[in-house]
Amino acid sequence: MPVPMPEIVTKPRTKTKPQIERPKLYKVILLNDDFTPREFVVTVLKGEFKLSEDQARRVMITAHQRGVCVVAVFTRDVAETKATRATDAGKAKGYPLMFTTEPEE
Ligand code: TYC
Repeated sequence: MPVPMPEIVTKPRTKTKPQIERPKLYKVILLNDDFTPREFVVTVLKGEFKLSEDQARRVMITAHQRGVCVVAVFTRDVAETKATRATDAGKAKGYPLMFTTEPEE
């Protein structure tokens, strides 16, 4: 009678990729300009980004003094939609107010 060989079970050597990946996040950036009234910038920041009065003032003043300020981070679609809506709110009043987006490192 032949003796049966013991079965050798080995783990696969390849690593499988985790199935859930964190979505990449995008910053919404507020750019300073010389024309948009401060109060209007604050109003847009509160309305579109749900910042408190205090947060909105700090973000506005930072952009005013340094040229740019990060408003918040979102997934790509949300960041782009909010940046466009906020920029359009300025445009509707004839202001050059500008929001852009950029990927986080
Ligand atoms: N610099 C503008 C002014 O003096 C105010 C302002 C602040 C405009 C921040 C845009 O992102 C901005 N009226």
